[in-house]
Amino acid sequence: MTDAQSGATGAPSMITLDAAVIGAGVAGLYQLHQLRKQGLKVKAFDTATNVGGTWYWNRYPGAKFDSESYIYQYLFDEALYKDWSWSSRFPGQPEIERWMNYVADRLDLRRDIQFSTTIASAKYDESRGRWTLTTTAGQVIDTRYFITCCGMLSAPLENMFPGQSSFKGRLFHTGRWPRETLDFSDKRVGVIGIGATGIQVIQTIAPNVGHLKVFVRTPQYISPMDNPTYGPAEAAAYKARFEELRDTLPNTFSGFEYDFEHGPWKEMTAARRREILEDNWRFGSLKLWLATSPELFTDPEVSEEISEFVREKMRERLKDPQLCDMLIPTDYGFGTHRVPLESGYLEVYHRPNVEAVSVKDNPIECVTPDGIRLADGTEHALDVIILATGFDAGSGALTRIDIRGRGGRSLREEWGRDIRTAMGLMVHGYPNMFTTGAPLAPSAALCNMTTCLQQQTEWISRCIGALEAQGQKQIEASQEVQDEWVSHHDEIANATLVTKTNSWYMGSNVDGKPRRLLSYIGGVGRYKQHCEDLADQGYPGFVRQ
Ligand code: NA7
Repeated sequence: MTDAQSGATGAPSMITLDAAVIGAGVAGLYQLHQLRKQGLKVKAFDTATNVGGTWYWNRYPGAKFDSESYIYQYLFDEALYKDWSWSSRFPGQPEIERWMNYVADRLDLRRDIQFSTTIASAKYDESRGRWTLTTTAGQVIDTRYFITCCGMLSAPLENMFPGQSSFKGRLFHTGRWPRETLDFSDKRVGVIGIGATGIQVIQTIAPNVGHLKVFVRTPQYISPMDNPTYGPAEAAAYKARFEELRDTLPNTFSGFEYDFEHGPWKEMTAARRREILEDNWRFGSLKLWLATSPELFTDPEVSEEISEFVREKMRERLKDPQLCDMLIPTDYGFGTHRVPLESGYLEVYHRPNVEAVSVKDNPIECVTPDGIRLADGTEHALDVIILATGFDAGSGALTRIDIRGRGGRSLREEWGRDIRTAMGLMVHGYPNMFTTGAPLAPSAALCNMTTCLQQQTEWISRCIGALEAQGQKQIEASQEVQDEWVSHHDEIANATLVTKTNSWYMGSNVDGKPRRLLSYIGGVGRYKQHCEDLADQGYPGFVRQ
């Protein structure tokens, strides 16, 4: 088959590839780079007009890393790492987007990326052992390998309330923020959502907004961010750690530089435990959550002690008892879903132009032409509504594509019943489809994304390399290998308190989504070892032909 040209758009109406990579974010860029180096004819496709993925779309005010900049990095190329210098420990989206562009240019990736392209469907043809992808513009892509690098948090929940389209002001989902500069200084702005995103938006826009109403449903724990700027000395210091970071990150619990170092928790004195908590609080990162004690995730007493420590810190800063009631969690444990980092967020509620509106017992009923109406009929007049309402995580990016595997089976239908994968890398019934940032792998929920995505894309490249080397055309995760992984995943997940809390981690933020912890919680290092063992042993449990 040859590539046909469509005269109208300039893009070929049919492309024949060895591998199609969906997404040009952190995973997609590296996957493209690797497969191209392996000699495959590969192309990446992205809905966006440029590279960046998450960092292309999430350009809302205050968007920034919650991972330290020097670990949110590609670690496969020392020069690529060392030739980029970050301006601070937790830089903002514009700088991160610039870095992603630097990577794309440096690796000369753009010539194999087709932007402004959305994959509508992907169908597997068993007789040919190939996938046929169709874009929303009608372009057809014929490929042996279909690799999704769509991001874990890329399917925004944007149609949230009846009446949204009637709103006379402007309404934005944070994950679809416009490129234009917006001035809210004389505007009445409403923010719905106080997850990691909502907190970043709220603390950033509060000083520059006419009046801000924050619609608060479930209270949220926080952890303070310490964000020093970096000059040449700091950059040189972290760059000198390149080898150490490269060797350490993939083997820790969460893909960060820190790991659990204390314990058992209950065998330490109360004074020592308090000292550790104070140290980790002061450290100003996700360390308090991801490296204080593994028992935080499993032991209700440890969870309560650490949760109470955080509540105490929050009470000290919030002061007002009404705000404390609205904003400090009491009925779930610290770290049983994502802990947002913040800088002065709680103090925002003391500003005269900021108001917290509880929608816990009086939910948002609809959006009206003039603002937001609550269930009891209260109207909140607004000029701007910001939906910081999150994402259909893990599965959403893939179920929004009509993916059909062997025998026409539909991934959307199957995952509508039960979300199952083999290590989040393959799905039984979908040969030659590889997934990254997908359910049941360690990912955004419990992993520094670059660590996990590098490991996952490297596994995929190695697997494809092995097939090609042996002249094989197809690989599929068997039912058994998938079932074993799901059981292992569930066994570990169900022993934790994470599965007892409602959040996107469990899929409970999307009506009807099957409940299962979306990220693997057995540890990044352990996961990596398991994946490597499978590859070393020739992929037992995977059917190859
Ligand atoms: P999250 O963490 O899913 O947060 C969504 C927020 O939106 C959360 O506070 C929700 O409250 C709130 N929400 C959703 N629907 C409603 C309604 N109907 N009424 C009121 N409030 C609502 O998304 P984020 O974008 O903040 O973060 C996602 C990840 O991106 C984050 O974890 C990082 O990994 C990066 P709820 O808790 O459901 O009561």
